[in-house]
Amino acid sequence: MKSKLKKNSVFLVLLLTAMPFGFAQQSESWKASMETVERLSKSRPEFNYYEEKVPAYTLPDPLTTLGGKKVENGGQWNKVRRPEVLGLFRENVFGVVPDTKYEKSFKITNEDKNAINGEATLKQVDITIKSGDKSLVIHLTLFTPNGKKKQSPVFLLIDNRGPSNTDPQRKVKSEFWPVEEAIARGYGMAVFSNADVDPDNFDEFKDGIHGVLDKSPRPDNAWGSLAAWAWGASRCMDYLVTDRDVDGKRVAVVGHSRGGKTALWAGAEDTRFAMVVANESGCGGAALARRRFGETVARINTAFPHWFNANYKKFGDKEDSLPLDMHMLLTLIAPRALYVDCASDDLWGDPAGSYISLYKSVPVFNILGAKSDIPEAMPPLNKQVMSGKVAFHIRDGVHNMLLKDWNYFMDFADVVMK
Ligand code: GTR
Repeated sequence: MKSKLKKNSVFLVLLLTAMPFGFAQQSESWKASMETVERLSKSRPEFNYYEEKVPAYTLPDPLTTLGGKKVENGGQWNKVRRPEVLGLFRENVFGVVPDTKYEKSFKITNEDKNAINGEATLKQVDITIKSGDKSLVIHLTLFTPNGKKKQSPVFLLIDNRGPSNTDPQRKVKSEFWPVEEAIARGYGMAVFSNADVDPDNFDEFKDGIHGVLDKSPRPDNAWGSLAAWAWGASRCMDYLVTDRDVDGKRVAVVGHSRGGKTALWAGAEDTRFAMVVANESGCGGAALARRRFGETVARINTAFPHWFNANYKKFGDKEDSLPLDMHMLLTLIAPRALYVDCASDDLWGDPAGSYISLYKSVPVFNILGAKSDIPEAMPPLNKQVMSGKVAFHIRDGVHNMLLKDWNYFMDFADVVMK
C-alpha cells in the first residue's frame, strides 16, 4: 500500500513537471488581466478596478440574528433568521410589494404543437392583472419539448433585452435565449419581457404595475422596478404551475445583469423557484457592496433611481452601514440551487466580489443540509465549479449571456433538477 502511494506520487510529480506552461496556468484562479484593469480604469476613472485598492471591510454574519444569537440549525434559520434577512432586503434594498388586491387571469392566445420542426410545443399566454379599472398584460412565451412522458423542467428568462432575443417564431435566433439547444437537452424555455411589468425608465413610478397597484403616497420602502420585475416572474410562475407540460417543481428563474439582480430577488421572494441563475448580476446582485469595486451603491442609485427602493439611496458611499451585504441575498436561495456567473471583461460587475459573496453564502446552504463545498479561491477562466446546490463560472469575454453560459447552467440543472 505504502509503496503504491509512493509510486503514485512520483508519477504525479513527473506529470506536473512535464505539463506545458499553458496548462499549469489554466489551473490557477482567475485574476483580471492588467490590460483590462487599466483600460476600464481609463474609461471610468472615478471607479475602482484595482484589487489592491479594495478597502478593508467586515461582512455581517448571515448566521447571527439581529439579536446577536448564533443560528445553529435549519429550523432556527427558517423560523428566525431567514425572515429577518428577507425583511432587511425588502426594507433597505428592493422594497415591499403593496398589498393592493388584484385579479389575475390566463389566456392561451396561440398554441403550436409542431414548433421547432415538431420538437416542441409553443404556447403564448396572456397573464392579465386587473385592479379596479386598471389592468396590465404580461406576455409569456413557453416552449416545452415534445414526446416526453414526464413534465419538463423549465428555464424562465426575465428578458431585459427586447423581443429580438426571444422570437416565438424562431426566425430570429439569439444565444441570449437558446431555445433549440435547451429543447434538445430536455428543458422547456419560457420568457417574458420585464418591460411588460414595468418599463425600464424613471417616471416617478407612474407606468407599469406601479400605476396599477401602488398606493399614494409611496413609502420609502415601496418596491422599485427590480422588485416589480421579480413579482412579474412570480406571476409567470403562477401560470407555469398550471401548465400540463411543465413540472412546476423544477422551474429555474434566469436573468442577465439587471435581470440577474431580479432573478435573485425573485428566488428570494418566491421559494417555488427550484433554481436561480444570476448571470453577471453585479452591483445590487451577487457582488458585495462593501468592496466598492466597479459599480457602487451610490452610482447605481443615481443612474437607475427607479430600480431599488428610496431607503437604498441612503447607503450611497456608506456601504459599511448597510445592515446586510449581497452574500445574504444569496443565502435566501438556500437550500435550492443557485448559479452565479461572471465574464472576465465585466469588471464593472466585480467577478471576484461575486465569487466571495457566493462563498460566504455557503454556510447557510450547509446548515440546511445542501452540502456545498466550493473552494475559497476562484476557479480558473472557463472552468465551472459546482458542489451541492451552488455553481459558478467565469467566462472569457464581455458582458453578455451566451450559449456557452447556458450550457454550463444546463450542466448544473442536469444534476440538481433532473
Ligand atoms: C449597467 C448597470 C449594471 C447592469 C447593466 C445591465 O449599466 O450599471 O448594474 O445592470 O447595466 O443591466 O446590462
